[in-house]
Amino acid sequence: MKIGILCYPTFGGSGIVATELGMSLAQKGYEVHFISNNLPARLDITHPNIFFHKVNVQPYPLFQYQPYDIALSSMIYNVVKRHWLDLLHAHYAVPYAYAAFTAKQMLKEEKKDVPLVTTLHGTDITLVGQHPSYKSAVEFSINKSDSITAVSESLKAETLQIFSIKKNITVIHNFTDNRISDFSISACERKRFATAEEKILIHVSNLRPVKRIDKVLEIFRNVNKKLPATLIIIGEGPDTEKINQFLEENPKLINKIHLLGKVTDPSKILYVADLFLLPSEQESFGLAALEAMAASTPIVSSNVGGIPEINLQGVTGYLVEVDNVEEMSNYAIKILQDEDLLKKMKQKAKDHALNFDIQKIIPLYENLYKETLDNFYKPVK
Ligand code: GMT
Repeated sequence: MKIGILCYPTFGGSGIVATELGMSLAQKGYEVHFISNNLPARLDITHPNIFFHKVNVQPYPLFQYQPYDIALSSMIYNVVKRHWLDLLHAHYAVPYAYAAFTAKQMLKEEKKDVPLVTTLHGTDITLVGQHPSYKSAVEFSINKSDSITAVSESLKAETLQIFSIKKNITVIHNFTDNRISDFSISACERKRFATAEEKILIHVSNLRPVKRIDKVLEIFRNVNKKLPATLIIIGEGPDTEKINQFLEENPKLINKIHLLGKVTDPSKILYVADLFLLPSEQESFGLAALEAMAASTPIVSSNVGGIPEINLQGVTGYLVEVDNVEEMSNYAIKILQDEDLLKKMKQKAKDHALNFDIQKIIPLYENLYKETLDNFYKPVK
């Protein structure tokens, strides 16, 4: 089967899910064509079954805004035609499912068509999708998809509540490759980030406001008052400046906070951490937390969106109301001060991550592709 994957190329969860899915399918013998504005961050382009088609947006003085959607739909149309793709899989309703629909209309003019699977990842529903500028287009793109998936039960419920959706939504959770985390055990030494007495806290995100990096820093400051600790921050984004501001105001913590920026494979670093902090205001799933759990790191998080589907209260970590920094700090201190509890939670986090193993989740996508193709070519009675 030849599959076209349309995704953001960034370090964000949707790009990672799309990339890991495509690479896994390629290993199973599928021909996978990625279409995006840049090479996806984790994509192994050396694999013989993987192809990349870069969307080029040609600037023109008349365009106040560069028309990515137009260039994208042209590229999807060309790739389907040139490579005889069997199916398109859009990660995000806008712009990917939206542009795929336009490409399909262009193909229909030539008596060709391909089925479209759309995966909803979160902010296309919870943030962008609700804005009056985008809502109608998001709803339209979802309804015009042949199959729809959401990355958590919570996101499915929210989608059905916000939009008028006429089709079934299949929940297929995010996944992780647990083998990779095992290989990383000795890859990165704790002493690079902490002394023998210090505990290591970690946060991984694109540092958008919704991730609440200010709360991560406050929790860390509270923890540091009770026990020696360091904090690793992986990722870059609009709120990076808040970290610098915090460091200005808290000079004693400068040497205790490690800012690593973008890291292609964070599993090596996650493995040395003792606790992952995810105080997000919204989170449809929380792939970064799952990757931490696969590396035996328990979680203190908010209780929003799909997070309760992976972080189990009192088992793999603790969940608290958004912005309740005091309670999050207390739970972090509780876990880090009690070696037995920490050890137990590390094991439980790792065990629970196995429920979201790549080997379990990829077949769900394969089945959905098969079902979608069967329905697409079913003769109309
Ligand atoms: O977390 C982000 O801000 C990145 C975002 C994305 O667009 O890639 O991640 C979303 O999709 C991930 C993969 O399905 C989910 O694990 C994240 O929870 C989701 N982010 C939000 O809902 C904020």
